[in-house]
Amino acid sequence: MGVKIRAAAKFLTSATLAVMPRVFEGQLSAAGLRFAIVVSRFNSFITERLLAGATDALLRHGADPDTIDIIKVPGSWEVPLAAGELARQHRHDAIICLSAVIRGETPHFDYVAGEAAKGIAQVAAETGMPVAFGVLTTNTLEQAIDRAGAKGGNKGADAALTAIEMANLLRHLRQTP
Ligand code: INI
Repeated sequence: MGVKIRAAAKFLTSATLAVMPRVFEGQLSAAGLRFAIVVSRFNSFITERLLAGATDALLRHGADPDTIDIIKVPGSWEVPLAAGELARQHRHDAIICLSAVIRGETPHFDYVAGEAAKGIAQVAAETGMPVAFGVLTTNTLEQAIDRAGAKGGNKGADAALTAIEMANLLRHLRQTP
């Protein structure tokens, strides 16, 4: 009985090895990649910090500064339009969208935040371009500060890392038969 179990286990191990799935995962090297960062001027106290975090993350992961374009727009509402135009031009490997919608400041928070999120998702889905969502949607200015380089980290840097990973992943998937 013990022998039978050992034999079965041995068979299972070799069968498992024989059908190992292929795993695709994007690397975190930004070398050789081109990025566009779309950043809003609205709430610039926050968005300039998101921009600094994103740029720093790209450079620390090997991006060439000459291959990073920064596109400034008035507010979150305008981010999808600029991102869509860039995505259709295909001059970049990934787009990073940065802005901040703070509920305390506006009764139309839900419209601005909702449309920005929907529009950015649509750009990625319709063009096949990796588009990272670095849009803060918070109830208070303090929460935004926390996520723009204070105790909540820097969501601009997080978005940049996502952009690097997804650009590499898509390049890999497109080159693999
Ligand atoms: N834009 C933002 O990026 N964040 C906000 O919190 C915000 N508020 O509070 O209204 C905001 N409004 C401007 C909007 O994005 C457009 O620029 C504006 O409506 C002109 O189209």
